[in-house]
Amino acid sequence: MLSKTIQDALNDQVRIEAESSQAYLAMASWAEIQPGINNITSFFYRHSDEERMHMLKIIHFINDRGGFAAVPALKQPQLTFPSIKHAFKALLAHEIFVSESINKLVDLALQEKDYATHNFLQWYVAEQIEEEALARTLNDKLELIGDDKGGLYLFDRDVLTVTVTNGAAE
Ligand code: OFO
Repeated sequence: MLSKTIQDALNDQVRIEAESSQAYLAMASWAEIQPGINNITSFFYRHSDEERMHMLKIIHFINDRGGFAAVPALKQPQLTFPSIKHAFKALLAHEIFVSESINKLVDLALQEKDYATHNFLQWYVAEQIEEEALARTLNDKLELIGDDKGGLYLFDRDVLTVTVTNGAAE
């Protein structure tokens, strides 16, 4: 059985995962109307779907453990970006924020001696390591490319192959 403290904290993480999904959905929609970056667009759509899976996983966990997952209201994400580089920078910053939030949850689970939740959260800890690393790699590549259009063409060609297949939908 979940304590009220843990339930509230997990529900807050449901909101954060949902807002992550919305943030990347907004990036995808913005990217979709930019010319010639179809794979970058797919990357953002896919990332948005993954975040939704992360949210659902927590919802099921809360409910399976005798709590109640309350579907939250969401704030509107950033809709447009000055450049593709800016969008990927925002993605990295967001992933770092999510990692911090997961770390706080892990801390809380230990304080509350909720070892089942602690164990459940390890999947998210590993996931955040992968996602942060991926976001850093992509930002580094964009840094190298600078303003070179040919480089961006190649980045778009390769972006889906560097995506970590992490079994998020399992
Ligand atoms: Fe939910 O995995 Fe990143 O944010």
